[in-house]
Parts: sequence; C-alpha cells; structure tokens
Amino acid sequence: MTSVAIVTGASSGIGAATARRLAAEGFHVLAAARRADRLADLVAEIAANGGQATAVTCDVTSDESVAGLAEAAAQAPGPVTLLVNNAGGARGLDPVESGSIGDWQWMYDVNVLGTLRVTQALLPALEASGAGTIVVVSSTAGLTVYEGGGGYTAAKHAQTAIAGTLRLELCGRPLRVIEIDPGMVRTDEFGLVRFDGDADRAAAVYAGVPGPLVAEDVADCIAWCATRPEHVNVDRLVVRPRAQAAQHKVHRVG
Ligand code: 8X3
Repeated sequence: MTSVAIVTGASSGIGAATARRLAAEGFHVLAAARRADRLADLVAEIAANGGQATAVTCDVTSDESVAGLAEAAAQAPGPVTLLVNNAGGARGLDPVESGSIGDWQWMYDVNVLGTLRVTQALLPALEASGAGTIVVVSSTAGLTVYEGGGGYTAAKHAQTAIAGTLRLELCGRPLRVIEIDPGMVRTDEFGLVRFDGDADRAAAVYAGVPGPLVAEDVADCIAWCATRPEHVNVDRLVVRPRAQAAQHKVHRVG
C-alpha cells in the first residue's frame, strides 16, 4: 500500500519542492498550506507527472484547521509514515530593542506552535503506521544568532529544541525525528515575507552569492533522510551553499 507523506507549507518554496520530490519517490503526498489555489496547481502538476497528491487547506496557526489535517490524514489511502513540518517563516530584521511584538508572535506561532500543533495531531497516525518519521525543517538560525535576527533565531532555536526533545521522548517507539537546518536558500517568498514585500531588499540578501541553495536542494536532503532504512535516524542535517562557510562568512562576487 502506498505510504502517505504530509508536508506543511507546501504551497511554495521548500514545501512545494519537497511535495514534488516525495511524490516522485512514490509517496501519496498530502500537501497542506493556506492557499488552496496554489495547492490545486501543485497537485495537478504532481498528477501530470505520474505522482499522487491531495491538497489540504490548512493553517498551522489554527487548532481547528490542524484538526482538519488530521482528519484528512485518517482518510488518506495508506499508512501515514512521514510528516514534514515545513511551514514557517521570518518577519522583519529589527534589533531586539525595537523588534515588533506582533512579528515575534507570528514567528513563534507559525514556526514553533505550528510544529507542535501538527506533530501532536499526527503522532497517533505516524505511530500506528509502525515506522513513522517526523521531519522538522528548522534552520541554521536555530543553531546560531545574528544581528536583527532575534525573533527568527529565537523561534528556530525553539523548533530545534522541540526536535531534540521529541527524539528523547519518543525513544523506544517506532518513530524517528529528523531536524533539517538549511542555511542560505533562495526561494520566491522567504525574503518577501521577511521584508514585507520589498523585493529589492529580499534580493540584496543573495547579491553576488554564487549559488545560494534552491528549494530542490533542501527537498533532496529531506527525501534522503526520510528514505533511509527505518533503523537509521539522521538526527540533524545542516546544509549551506558552498559560498556560505558560516552565518556571517559568505563569499560574494562583483
Ligand atoms: C533562513 C536562514 O540565514 O536567513 O532560515 O536565517 S537565515
């Protein structure tokens, strides 16, 4: 029977690339995100390429919406063996002394509580499958801090803490927990959300960087980790572009 993979934040970027990749790997993908029109296009594209996917409109900041995702998982045509907690994002690049409480609340709700809500809701199905995998897409921002990144790095550190704690708590049960920490990834929307639609500011982050990661690079890492034999747990995978040796050590040309 086809295994089911759930991907949150699937309407764009890393989430969409992961949904495509997991469908190509043979999973039936439940592609979850807020934007139904984007999901419909994605699901149609996956089907046109011979894959299987179902769109599930879901806002990870809503308990009710996440309950709907769990219901969709219960109706899915196979055991739920993989959850990719990908929904997340950054807002603002303000110093702590002037950071917006609203931005910080949003980042905590989407990145941290979103992971908590979705994981809690799907854990029973993942465990019932006999071999469940929980992926937490955190960030290198979950491992270090940088000026202006306080709200985002705090949220990502919390996500990283959840992944580590879950792995301890689930030890001995048929569940594994994988944390993926991407560095500089150029996607259509991450920078636009962070800078409130300012495309120039978003593009400047990658200016002169030869070969920032793209969403497919991260999807590749997620798919590799999630398709290892079930006794293998890749605890954490940190992936950056070659041009980024560390958060502040970025090679730029021009
Ligand atoms: C995004 C990486 O460097 O913008 O998760 O914080 S960074």
